[in-house]
Amino acid sequence: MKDINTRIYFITDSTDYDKDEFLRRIESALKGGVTLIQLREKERSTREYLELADAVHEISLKYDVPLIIDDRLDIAMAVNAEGVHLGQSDLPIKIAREIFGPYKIIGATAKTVAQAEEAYEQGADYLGVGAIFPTTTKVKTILTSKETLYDICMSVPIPVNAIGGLTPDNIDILKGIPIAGVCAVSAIMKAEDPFKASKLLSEAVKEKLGF
Ligand code: TZP
Ligand code: MG
Repeated sequence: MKDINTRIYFITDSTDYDKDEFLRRIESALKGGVTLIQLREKERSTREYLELADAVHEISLKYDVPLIIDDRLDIAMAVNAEGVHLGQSDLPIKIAREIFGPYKIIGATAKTVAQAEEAYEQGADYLGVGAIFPTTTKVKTILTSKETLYDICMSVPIPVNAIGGLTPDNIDILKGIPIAGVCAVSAIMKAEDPFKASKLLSEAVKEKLGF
């Protein structure tokens, strides 16, 4: 199993920001202590996604935080990112693993125990499970219960992260579930100060979830 720290997993969304402000926010979140970062772009052309990925990677490398590219293995490889995140309608994990090699990080989305087990068997290194709460982030998803999240954690030996509407104020709901970390888009991206927001989330995980 790879040594990946998914504790505070920041997933970006550039929608509301120009490039400079977006990158400034990312750097601020990295300074605040996020342990893993995902570039998630749904609307951009391949060229734009590539250029943004390059710019984000230059920053994440300075903080020694692995960069995961959402959906697109080609872009992850083109910028030599540390990993890729694949959903149920993206490239199958098994094929991505064959192309990306054994050392890179591959994350998968799972909403059921069956999907979790399949992703693990095909070579996924971590799982994202949710949405736990309704979210305002643009996403096609349904809610996942705490019970399902718990069952998924118990079904695979790789890190499992909770995602969806999570904030420092509501993560108590995850208490007692053996997750490895929390994923957040809005709680950090849309915060007035992403540095403070990352710190607050990290403190809340420590205080409320005990890790
Ligand atoms: N997958 C399930 S919920 C979600 C994704 C990508 C979005 C989470 O965003 P937020 O703003 O942290 O609710
Ligand atoms: Mg996807």
